[in-house]
Amino acid sequence: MEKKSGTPQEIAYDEIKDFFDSAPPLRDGNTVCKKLHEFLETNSSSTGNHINNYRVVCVTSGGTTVPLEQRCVRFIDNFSSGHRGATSTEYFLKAGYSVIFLYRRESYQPYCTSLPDNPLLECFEMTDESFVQVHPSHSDAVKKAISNHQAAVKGGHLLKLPFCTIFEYLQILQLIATSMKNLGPYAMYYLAAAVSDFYVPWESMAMHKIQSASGPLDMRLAQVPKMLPVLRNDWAPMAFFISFKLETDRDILLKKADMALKKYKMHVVVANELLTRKEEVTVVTPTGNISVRRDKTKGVTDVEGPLIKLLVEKHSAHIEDSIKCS
Ligand code: PAZ
Repeated sequence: MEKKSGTPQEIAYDEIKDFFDSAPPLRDGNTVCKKLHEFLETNSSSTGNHINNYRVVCVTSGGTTVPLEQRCVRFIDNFSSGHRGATSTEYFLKAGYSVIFLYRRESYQPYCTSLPDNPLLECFEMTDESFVQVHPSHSDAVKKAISNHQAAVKGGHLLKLPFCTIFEYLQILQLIATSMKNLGPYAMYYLAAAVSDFYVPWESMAMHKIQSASGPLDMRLAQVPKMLPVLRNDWAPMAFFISFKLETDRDILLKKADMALKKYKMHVVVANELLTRKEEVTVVTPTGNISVRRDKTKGVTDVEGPLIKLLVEKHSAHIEDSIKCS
């Protein structure tokens, strides 16, 4: 492979440019831009001379896929269910934020996490051939899910944008960041998606289904260029940033989270372990670490409730600091 020349930063920028230049074009890019424009217009209205600054958070959720063929039959995936992103979205909406929910297609959705796995078949019943009704045992949960979701969407506070591949995810994230730039410190990024570290570049990907007749498959995956520095420094320099760090080895988790905090100039890194991620996370900040737990004995049903409360406070402090400095 040809060795690139330039400073580490120049090389990083070149790699990102190559990634976007060679990615397959986003199929519904114009529709995404239009939706973002309308959503942000609703959320940054002005009254007289006064511009109302709404808080908008981009929540990323679920795992990105890595296609192995251009006419994709096989792909590499990861474990992420999107539960954290969906639950966190509900808490952000409750706290008065407008949310751009960038989610993996078919992953968990806001207000639906407590419904059964197959809501259509399990929540509804047919009383006779022409009448379908909600089963009484699920009636409250279904009503709550529908009314909360409708209120958020109709009120212009929730925009849901789906992705599947690593290409779609990064392309849409760039569109979101460009659209949200004017929000300055009122914008927040809550990057809970599990994003692939490796991928097959589009131009070196087989077009058709890879055949098994030629024996074992040798495949070299390229590294996905690190987008976090560009997102943080160029696309959204004033925004408040929360990234996530997942490890399976407890001994390296906090060290890696701390490294990410410093290297990418994050405001917060949320560190979690695969097996305990629903019970406990560590909020790593420049001023120290805070452990956030789900504590059933105190009526805390999930870890996202106290986590979002803490992050909203930190975001408020970030906004105040930014206003003082401007
Ligand atoms: O999606 P989920 O609820 O199953 O899991 C959430 C999570 C572990 C993907 C998230 O908390 C996280 O750590 N995301 C970043 C993963 C990473 O280090 O790439």
